[in-house]
Amino acid sequence: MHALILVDIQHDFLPGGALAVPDGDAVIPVANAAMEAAKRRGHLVVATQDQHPADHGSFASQHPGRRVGEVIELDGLSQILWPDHCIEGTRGAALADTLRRDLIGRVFPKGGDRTVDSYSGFFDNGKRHSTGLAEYLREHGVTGVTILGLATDYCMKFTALDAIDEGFEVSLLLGGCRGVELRAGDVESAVGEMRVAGVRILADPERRVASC
Ligand code: VGL
Ligand code: ZN
Repeated sequence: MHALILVDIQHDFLPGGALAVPDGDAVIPVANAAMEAAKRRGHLVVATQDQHPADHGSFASQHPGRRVGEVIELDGLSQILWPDHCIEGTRGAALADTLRRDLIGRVFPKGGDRTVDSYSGFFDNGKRHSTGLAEYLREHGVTGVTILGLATDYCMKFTALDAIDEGFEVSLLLGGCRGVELRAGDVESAVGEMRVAGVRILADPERRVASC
């Protein structure tokens, strides 16, 4: 069995959102087409959803004197500070309106523990708790996954690397992902890291890696 995993296609990561990923809305038509193809082939479709309490420890607003982009230590782990985003119950946390949400079989929320961030769709950054995604995939006999979504250099990357660690065959649909690119080159090195880890990169010929 094969599964398509849509990573964090939520309003706050789209242009105009609290943590907007440049050109992030370009992934939506790719995601919709990939879901339709997956359904035709009888594949599973699942999504991850970044969902934080309003006082989440990854928010710069929770650390007086600190600014977005600074790195702190949060409960023993190195943590980049982000703007407030994907607060549970807000529109920013909702999956994009134009996404064919009717085709998604199950949504896995992550980031609910204020003491630890959760980039991967499988585990929090400290690998303390599972979201249940790996167990769900195994229960359904999934051996291979295709991943797309936001953001290439954070949640996409950690989801893909954990999927490899969990023993799945992993493909990344490059045309269906975009990155934050806090520093120039972050997306390209994330793609390189995934490739080295064994992720098959399905390059859309119309898009260069650097623009993904
Ligand atoms: C993400 C930063 C903070 C992501 C989520 O979805 O890539 N990045 N929270
Ligand atoms: Zn987040």
